[in-house]
Amino acid sequence: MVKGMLKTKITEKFNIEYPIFQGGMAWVATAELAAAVSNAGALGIIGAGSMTSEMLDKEIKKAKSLTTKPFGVNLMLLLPHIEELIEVVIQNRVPVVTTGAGNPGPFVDRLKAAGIKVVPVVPSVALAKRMERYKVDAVIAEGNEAGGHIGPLTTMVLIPQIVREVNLPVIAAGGIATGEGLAAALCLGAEGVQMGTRFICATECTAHPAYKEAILKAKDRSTVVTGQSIGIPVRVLRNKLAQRYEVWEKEYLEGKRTKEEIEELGVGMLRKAVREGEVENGSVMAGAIAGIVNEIKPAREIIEEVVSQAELALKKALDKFNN
Ligand code: TUI
Repeated sequence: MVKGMLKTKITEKFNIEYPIFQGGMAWVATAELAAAVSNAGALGIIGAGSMTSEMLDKEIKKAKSLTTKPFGVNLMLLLPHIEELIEVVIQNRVPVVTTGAGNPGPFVDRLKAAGIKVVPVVPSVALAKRMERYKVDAVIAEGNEAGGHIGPLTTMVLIPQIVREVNLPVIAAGGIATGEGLAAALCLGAEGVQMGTRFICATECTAHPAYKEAILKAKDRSTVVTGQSIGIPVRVLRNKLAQRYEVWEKEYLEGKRTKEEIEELGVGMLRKAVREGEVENGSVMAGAIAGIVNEIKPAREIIEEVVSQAELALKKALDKFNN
């Protein structure tokens, strides 16, 4: 289909057909999903946030058996065994590593020396500038419309400021699930986008059907941010667990509960939701754009739809000037 269109610094640098990354969502982004996305011409990413180093090693080998295209691994930097995970991606010569929830500075040289492209998620201009000094390959500027652990700024204000102040290709993330969103991100100066929530509803995504169903049912106001009061903001679908956060956080602010109690509310809850389908009492992380995701279809169809929608959206926007 739309081959030849939408070439950017991102398609060029990462040897992909379309400027789309799939978010490396912990527990959700397995080798099956990553390989399906890569086979369809975007960049599939394995989420290592839920994995031991042995599990990650297996998952990378599985992805290699399912695709010959480039793919990535997302490393959640808060994990205690992050050093071991770094070793695994280096030994397996994974083409791309994205990082989240911290500063990957200490690991960049080692990853780059192994020929791995490094793309950190940055929630601010300051961190993006620091990453520029480490000579990373691009940054993912993620606004607080994203699902899961988020920074304070929206995608709309974060992207143009990072684009202006940093001389690196910018991938926009947070609140993007359609071609219109991709077109808007390109207009803000991004060279590509990362989508998470939309790919949870890919046929090849192995998340529990109840998790997918919860996203399909979501409306515009279905997501809320938990953990704000303790400095760990996490965007999730509103459910019983989110309600409990709301009550307990109020009590925490009144001095009636400890920070540790709030922290413990979330422990193991993402796994419960994604793998067991516990969508009322588990943590159903999803982006604020969940309301627009209303069908399950193969990754290839998602990607082709987003790309052709983006092309049309850009043409329509130009038409507004020409008549
Ligand atoms: O990492 C994410 N999203 C995530 S991680 C995750 S697992 C988790 N679950 C519960 C609590 C915490 C984590 C679920 N969703 N997105 C990328 C992201 N990175 N968002 C925010 C950041 C970030 C924050 C601070 C990146 C760098 C950073 O740097 C601080 C510093 O060291 O300067």
